[in-house]
Amino acid sequence: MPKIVAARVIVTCPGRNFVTLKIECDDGTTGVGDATLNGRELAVATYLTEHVVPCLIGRDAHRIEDIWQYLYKGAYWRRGPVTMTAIAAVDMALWDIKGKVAGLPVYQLLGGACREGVMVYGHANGTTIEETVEVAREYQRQGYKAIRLQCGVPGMTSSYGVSKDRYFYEPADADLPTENVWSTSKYLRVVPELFAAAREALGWDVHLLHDIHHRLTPIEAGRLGRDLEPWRPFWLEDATPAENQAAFRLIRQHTTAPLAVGEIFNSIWDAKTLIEEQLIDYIRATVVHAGGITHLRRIAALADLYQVRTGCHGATDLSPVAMAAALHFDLSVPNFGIQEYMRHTPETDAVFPHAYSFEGGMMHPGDAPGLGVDIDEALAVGYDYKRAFLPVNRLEDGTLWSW
Ligand code: CS2
Ligand code: MG
Repeated sequence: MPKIVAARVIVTCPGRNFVTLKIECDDGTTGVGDATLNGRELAVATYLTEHVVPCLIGRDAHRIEDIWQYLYKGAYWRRGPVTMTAIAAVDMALWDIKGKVAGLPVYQLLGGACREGVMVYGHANGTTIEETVEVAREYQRQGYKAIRLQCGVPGMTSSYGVSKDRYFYEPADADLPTENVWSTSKYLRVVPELFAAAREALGWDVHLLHDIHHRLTPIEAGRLGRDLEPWRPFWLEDATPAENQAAFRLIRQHTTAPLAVGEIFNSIWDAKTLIEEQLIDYIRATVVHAGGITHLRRIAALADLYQVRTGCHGATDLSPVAMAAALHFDLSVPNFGIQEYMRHTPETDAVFPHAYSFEGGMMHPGDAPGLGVDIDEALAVGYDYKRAFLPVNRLEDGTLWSW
C-alpha cells in the first residue's frame, strides 16, 4: 500500500491565485488537489499546512474514505468553506494517487463513463445587450451548446459577471474589496430584453443560462423567472441567498424557470431541503469547495433520488486541478446536468498541464491514470501570491447587499 510520506501546499499566482496540495507516497507516487478559495487562499493554505498535513504523514493513501472521515469528524469544528476546501484538496489528491497506482483514469474507479462526453457552458458577457449577444455568437461558433449571458445594467457603473477583458472574467480584482453599486429595479428591466435579443440572434438550439448571483428576494426571483419563461432559460442561478433553503418554496410557486444553486455550498447539509423538496433543478456544489469527489458523489446520489441534476461550478478561480477532477466526476455520475467551463488563461494552463480537452461544446477528462493533471512547480514558483479580494456590493442608498 502507498504510504504518505510528505504533503506540500503550493501557492502560485499565474494571473490569479491558486492553492494546490501535492501528496507524496513512499513509492514515489504523487497526487494533486485544488485548495483554492477565491479571496481567502491563505486561510486554506494555513489550515492545510498547520492542521491537516501533520495528520496525513504515515497513513495509507488508499484509505480515502477513512481519511475523509478523520479530517471531517476529527476536526470537531465541522463544515465551512475553509475546512471543506482543505478536505477536498486531500480527497482529490488521494483519488489521483489511487488512479495512478491502479493505472486507470479516476472516472473508471468511480464506476466508468455514463456518457461519451461532458456538456459545458461558457460565459458570454458585455457592457450592452448587443455586445453580449455578439460574444455569445462567438461561443456558438466555437461549438458551445450552452452559453451563460450576463450584461451591464443601464445606469449602473458595474454589474455582476461583466468583465473588463470580456473573455476571462476575474472578480477578485483588488488588494482590498472594491465597492460595487446595485439596483434591482434597473436589473429586472434589462434581463428579459437580453434573453429576447439572444433568442432572436442565436435561435432555440442553444441553452441559455443566467446567474442572478444571490441578489434578489424570493418574490423578485419569482417575477424574473416568470418574465424569462417565454425565452426558455436553461437555468436561473443563485436566485436568492440560499442559507434559508425554504425561501425557494416561494420562487417555485411563481415560476417554472429551472433553478440552480450551490456553488458556495460546502456540504450535503446546505442542500438537503432544496433537494428533498425538489426546490431546485441543478445542484452547483463543486469538488473543490464541497469536500472533494468523495462528498460530491454523496450529494449527487441524494440529488438523483429527487431528479435533481448536477451543474458543477467551474469558474476561473477553480484551478485546472479542480476542472480535471470535476470532469471525472461529471463523466461518471448518472444524473449529470452540465459543467461550467470558464476556461483558464494560457499562463495558468502552462502551470497546470492537463489531459482534459474541449471539442464541440463537450469536454472529456482524458484517459491518463489518476486525474490527468499536475502542477509544474518550476513554473509555479515564478508567480508570487498577490492578495486579491472579491468585491462587496451596496444598494444605491449604501445598504450592504449580496455581491
Ligand atoms: C460565478 C463565479 O461562475 C459563477 O457562477 O458565480 O464566477 C463566482 O462569482 C466566483 O467563483 C467567485 O469567486
Ligand atoms: Mg455563480
